[in-house]
Amino acid sequence: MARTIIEPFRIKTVEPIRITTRPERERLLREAGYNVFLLRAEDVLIDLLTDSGTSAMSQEQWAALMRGDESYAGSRSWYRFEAAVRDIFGFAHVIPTHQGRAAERILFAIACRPGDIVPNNTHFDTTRANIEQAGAEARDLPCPEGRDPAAVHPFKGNLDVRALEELIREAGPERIPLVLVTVTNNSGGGQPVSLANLREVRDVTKKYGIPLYLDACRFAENAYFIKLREEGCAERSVKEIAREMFSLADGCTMSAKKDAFANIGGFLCTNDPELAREERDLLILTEGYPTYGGLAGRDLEAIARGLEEVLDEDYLRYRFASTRYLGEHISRAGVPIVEPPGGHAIYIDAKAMLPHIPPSRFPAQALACELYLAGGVRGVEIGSVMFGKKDPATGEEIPASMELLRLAIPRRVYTQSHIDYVVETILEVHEHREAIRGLRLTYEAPFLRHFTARFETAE
Ligand code: PLI
Repeated sequence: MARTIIEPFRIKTVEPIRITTRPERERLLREAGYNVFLLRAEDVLIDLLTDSGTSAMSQEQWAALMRGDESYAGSRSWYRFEAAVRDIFGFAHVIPTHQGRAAERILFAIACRPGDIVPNNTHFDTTRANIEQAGAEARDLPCPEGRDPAAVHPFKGNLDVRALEELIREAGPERIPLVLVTVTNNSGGGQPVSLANLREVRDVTKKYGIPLYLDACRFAENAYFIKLREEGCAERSVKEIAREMFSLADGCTMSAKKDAFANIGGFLCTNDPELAREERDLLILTEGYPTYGGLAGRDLEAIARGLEEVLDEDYLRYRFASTRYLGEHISRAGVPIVEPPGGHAIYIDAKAMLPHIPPSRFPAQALACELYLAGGVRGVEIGSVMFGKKDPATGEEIPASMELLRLAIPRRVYTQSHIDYVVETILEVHEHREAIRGLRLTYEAPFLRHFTARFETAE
């Protein structure tokens, strides 16, 4: 008999969470300008805003903190970190940063010129913003299945290789400083990229002499999807698959806040010694000396240990089971989600659930507010608040291609009864979906507006 897939750990330390009343939440949300980023975390009961930096560390990670060597240069912890990264990622040069976007900023500041184009399956918000900050264009080229939330395909995160080659031919390879592939494709529904797709992208980039980079935040989850879904991979270890993924690339950016179980940290890798030299020079200017890069020695230790733990297949089996559990329970009851469930999150398709709210009234943001009001559950909008653009000629909003509410599951944090509560809250909101109203923007920052935007309810 198949047994329940259980959490492969038990709980040693507990952190209380606070139950609020609906009238309290109505007041708190109003004060936060209907932007859940602006709530105090202690006013949130189940926090699915992000899986970034929110993992529970293991006893071995906490023990490793005590081994942190805080020497400014050449610390023992740096060498341990570098060895752990090299063992999996295999690149010649490892550059530590305080988080993923710092790696992005350094890479794009050096690699991109105004007028350049950086293709990706789908850029994450900070990736897009850092490319645009360097004067270049961030171009999303997801495979056609990746654009349709309801389409079921094993590798919906794949990059559209034909579109990539067309773009290179049209724009000219000299305008494309690098190609990125995000594993798993976070903004596209947490969907994986196959080895076959990575090989094809590598062949095209090689043909035109363009470096290929992976945005590697959720590399272990992507490798586990490959093990489960790609032909010929079932008997391979996740580590071996991850190594093959990286062997196809020339470098990567990484946020250790995801698949390294760390609360902070990141790194940038490359095989190019000249580029690495320039990156280290810039690192010293803004992040720190190249053997700590803005991190404490103890952070380097926690990441080194986390990279080992994240490849544990019992953990990954549990991780996928718990995400799938949420997805299946709500989709069976009729809630439209990005199918199939991703590795780190479930994405509710707000455009399909709330067809009466147009993109200009931000249906996924409105849904985020309703989930908070109904049960103190916090998710994040990945739609026109995050990725909408203004038409430069008319000033009118150009909506994002999808209106999603992401429910990201922090690693090793919540139990099945927490998720049952989230399911109940979503189903209650779904039942009353026709009464949900849209939102109107009252304040927005010039870039990455979703973090600080304020709204009012629209009629
Ligand atoms: O939050 P950072 O700066 O450590 O990492 C930036 C980043 C880069 N790429 C991808 C695919 C991400 O998902 C990402 C950060 N993600 C966050 C914060 C999230 O909530 O998904």
